[in-house]
Order: sequence, then C-alpha cells, then structure tokens
Amino acid sequence: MNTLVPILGDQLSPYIASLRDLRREDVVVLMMEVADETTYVRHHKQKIALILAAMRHFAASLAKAGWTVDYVRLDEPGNSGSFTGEVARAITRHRPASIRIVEAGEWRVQRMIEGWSAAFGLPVDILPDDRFLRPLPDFFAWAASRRELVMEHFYRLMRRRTGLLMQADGAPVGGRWNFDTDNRKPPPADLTAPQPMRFPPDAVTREVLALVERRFSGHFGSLDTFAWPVTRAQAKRALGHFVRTALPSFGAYQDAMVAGEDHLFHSVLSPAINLGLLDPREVCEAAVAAFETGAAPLNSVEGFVRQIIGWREYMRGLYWLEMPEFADANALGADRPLPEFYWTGETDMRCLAECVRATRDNAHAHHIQRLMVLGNFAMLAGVAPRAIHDWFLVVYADAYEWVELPNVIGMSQFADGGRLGSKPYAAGGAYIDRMSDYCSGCRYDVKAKTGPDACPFNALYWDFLVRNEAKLRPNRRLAFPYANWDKMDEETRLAYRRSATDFLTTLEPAAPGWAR
Ligand code: FAD
Ligand code: DLZ
Ligand code: SF4
Repeated sequence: MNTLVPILGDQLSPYIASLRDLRREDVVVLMMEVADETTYVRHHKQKIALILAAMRHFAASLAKAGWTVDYVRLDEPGNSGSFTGEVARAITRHRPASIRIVEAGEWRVQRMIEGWSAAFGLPVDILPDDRFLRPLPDFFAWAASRRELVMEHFYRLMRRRTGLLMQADGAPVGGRWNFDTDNRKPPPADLTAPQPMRFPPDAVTREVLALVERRFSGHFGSLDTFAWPVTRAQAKRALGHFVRTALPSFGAYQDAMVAGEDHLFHSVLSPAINLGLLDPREVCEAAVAAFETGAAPLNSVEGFVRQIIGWREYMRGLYWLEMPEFADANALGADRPLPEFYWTGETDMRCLAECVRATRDNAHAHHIQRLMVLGNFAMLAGVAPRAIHDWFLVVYADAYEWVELPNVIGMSQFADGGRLGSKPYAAGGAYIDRMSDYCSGCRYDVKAKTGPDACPFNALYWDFLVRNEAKLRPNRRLAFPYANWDKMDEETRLAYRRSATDFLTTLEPAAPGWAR
C-alpha cells in the first residue's frame, strides 16, 4: 500500500504539506520535467534552467533524506510531456493506492489535477498550500466582507495575524503602519549598490544549462550570467547576504532606477521564494531580526515585510478570487500588438532599452522597472493586456501566473477596471526622470512635451487619458489630470494627440512566435 506524491516544480520546500506526517516507506515521490510546462509559453532560458536545476537538486536532497524519488527527466525516452501523462505512467510503475499533492499555483494546472481522480480511478488528496500565510478561504471571506479591496487594509490584518513588527499592545512598531514619507527617494548621482550573491553553476546545473541551450535555443534571454541560488542552502545564504548588504537602504531607494545598477537595493529573492526554496515567513523574520539588532532601519524593514505579507499574499488571493475571467480582462479595450522592442531592446527610449536589456541578461527587473517603465508604456500605448501578460510570464525567472497575472492585468494595466488599484499607474516622462538617471542619456528630451524629439511618454500620457475618457474621467482620483487637460488650449491638446499618433505609428509590432 503506498501513496504517490507528485511534487511540482514550484513546490520545492522540505516542509511541503504533501510529505508531512507520511512514513518514508509508504511513499513514492514523483517529480516530472515535462515539455508542456517548459513550453506553454516560451519561457526565458534562465527561468527554465533555474526550475529544472532546482528540481534536480531538490530530488537529490529528498533521496538523501531517505525518500524514494521517481524523477522523470525532460529527455528521458517515453516522457509523455505532460503532468497527467507522467502521473499515468507512474501509476503503472508503482501501483499506488492513492495520490497526495499540494494544490497547484496556477489555475491551468489545478484544473488538470482536479481531473486525476476520475481519470485514474484513485483517491486524490489535494492539500492547501500552507506555504502562503493566508489560507484562500480566509482571503475569500475577507474579500466578501469588503465593498472595496484595499491592499493596505489586508496588510494591516496580516501584520496583526502574523505579529510581525507588532507591539504587545496591538499597535504597529514605531507607531505607524507606513513609512512612505521616508521611502521612495530619487537616486543621488553617485548611488551604487551592493551586488546580490551569485552562485556559479555546479555540475548538476551545468548539465541543465547545456540541455536548455540545446532544446530552447530560440527562447528569449541569455544563459551567460546564470548564477541563481538553486538549493535551499544557497537561497538562505542569499537571504543573509541581502539582509546584511542591501536591506538597510531598501526602503529609501525602493522606487529608484539607475542605468547599469540592475538590482539596486532589492533582494532578488522572488525566484527562490516562489520556487519554495525560501519560506516567506523566514524571509520576513530575517528582516525583522535585522531591525531588532539595529542593523536595518524600520522604514526599510517595514517596506520589505509589506511586499511579502501584503502584496504577495494579496496578489495570490486576488488571482484565485478572479480566475479564470481575470486572464481575459480588458476593461480599457486595448488591442495594440506588443511592440517588437520588448523582445529586442531596440528602441531609442533609453528607459525601455535599459529595462529590456536587464530583463534579457538577468531574467529579472525590479518592481519600478516592471511597473513604471515596461508596464506603464504598454498601458499608455494601448497594448492588448493578453500580449503584455504573455511577455511578463515569459521573461522573468519569478513568473508564475498566480503572481504575474494580477500584477500585470490588475496593477500595471488597469485591465481589471480598478478591482485591484483605485487608479491606473500612468505616468509621463517627468516621473521617470525624477526616479532614474535614464533621461540624461536618452535621444528624447524629457522636458519637451510634443514634437518628434519630445519624450514619447509625455504625449502618450495625455493621449491615454483622452482615449479612455469615458471610462476614466468619472474616477475621482483622476480629477486633477483631467482638470489640467480641460485647462489646455485646443492647439496644445491637438499637438499632444498628434505627437502621440505620430509616435504610435512608428511602433513595429512583435514578430509572431516569441511568446507562444
Ligand atoms: P523585492 O523588491 O526585494 O521585494 C521583496 C519580495 O516581495 C519579492 O521577492 C516578492 O516576493 C515580494 N513582492 C514585492 N512586490 C510584489 C508584488 N507586487 N507582488 C507580489 N510579490 C511582491 N513578482 C513575482 O514574484 N513574479 C512575477 O511574475 C511578477 N510580475 C510582475 C509584473 C509586473 C507588471 C509588476 C509591476 C510586478 C511584478 N511582480 C512579480 C512583483 C515584483 O515586481 C517582484 O516580486 C519583484 O520585483 C521581485 O524582485 P525582488 O525579489 O528583488 O523584490
Ligand atoms: C515553469 C515550469 C517549467 C518551465 N518546467 C517545469 C517542469 O518541467 N516540471 C514541473 O514540475 N514544473 C515546471 N514548471 C513549473 C510549473 O509550471 C508549475 O508547477 C506550475 O506553474 C504550478 O501550477
Ligand atoms: Fe524614457 Fe522619456 Fe526619459 Fe527617454 S526621455 S529615458 S523615453 S522617460
């Protein structure tokens, strides 16, 4: 009598619920490298390599701990190419009495798993993923009790629930929930940042890198700089390094962007957290410990904890609340194809060229690059949400639909019509100029408003507001920009609209086949 325990590629946690309370002799763990997962979008090469390398290391660590692991490699003869096909083959090999699995991170895979009991005639125990701090039923109950979903309210609930940065009397440590006034500083001219810890590939990872280069040579991105942590031990070292070197300045420069400084003071831990190599709780606790010993200031530690117990949990809850309709949301009716430069980086707009370059080299970009440059441009230009969603899902090593989709469709594109955020994150060139050093080396003039040499973000911003006036003018949080538009004379308005149209007609649509 045994139990088959499939462990998916983003479930690489030694404390995963599916292995808990089982005797090693009663279990066969199944891990599957399958073509369907490596190609459902044409992931960045580093993303595939990271997942497969981490899976192989994790399987070895389970085997060392005494578990029986049946590991199916991508190029193994007979590999059916899908999770369901591999579970079927494993059933014929092991004749289990039941299957036990932790729920999938993605809707698509979860639907697949829900079909297994009927398909195989076996009991399938699907366990909640308790690596997240907020169980989904609790999130749904919270959402049902609210007229509006406000992240800040959810975050405060999570602070109280976890006790992180809370005083015994129930007040937040430092007397405030939010240190935004100390944060979001523009970068000073001489700002340099520590580099994240790099892990040279070992023999197992080098074998995976060769496989990826062979099978996925046409996919976006470069493998040259691959140095991700691929084991829990490495990820814990990367966490310690971040807390010591970057966390103290995390808050102040959270929203800054500097050409050539690809990571600034960000942790670059999202791939390890999303894979399961690091537990979100331990990541927060390490940051809080740094505050308690005086090694990092409260504004940085609070800002960092907010991202994890606030935004990360909120996004995941929203994903499961809104799927599957979420994936097709297009509240603003945007339909432009993705511009080709998102894949090539070939554009005169230095901010975009630099963010695409970092994305290609590192399979990573930090939040403000994703939101206020790459996402903002797509929204202002009216790119179809599906097209930009596909791009984001492909290009980042941390991209899984449960977190990518709400960030893209909800936060960055306003395609959910404001379910997630009360107003679009739309900005002209002045914002990018204030928060980065990109504009000084750009062929466009950020101060110029219209004409062929003016920063395209400036005219696109107004064009976006006017194009979407029927839907956006009633939004009270946009009263100020619409009032400014109303004050402009007809000639200025026409110049903005003409500049935007002229620019948009120069955009080359992406060749088919980059993403799917
Ligand atoms: P840090 O700045 O060091 O933040 C610490 C941690 O907080 C991150 O590791 C992450 O776990 C969490 N976090 C921070 N912001 C968010 C957020 N908005 N949503 C969820 N978690 C957050 N994050 C992903 O993990 N996968 C994605 O595919 C993804 N796609 C995004 C797409 C867009 C358009 C935007 C605007 C954001 C996206 N994010 C995504 C959120 C965020 O940008 C990344 O989590 C962050 O840049 C990862 O880098 P880091 O580890 O250095 O983060
Ligand atoms: C993203 C991904 C890739 C590229 N390859 C695999 C794989 O070969 N095997 C696997 O178990 N998981 C892979 N993944 C991650 C899965 O897509 C992930 O488990 C789902 O997104 C979770 O629903
Ligand atoms: Fe980007 Fe405009 Fe600045 Fe150029 S001038 S870097 S396009 S914001």
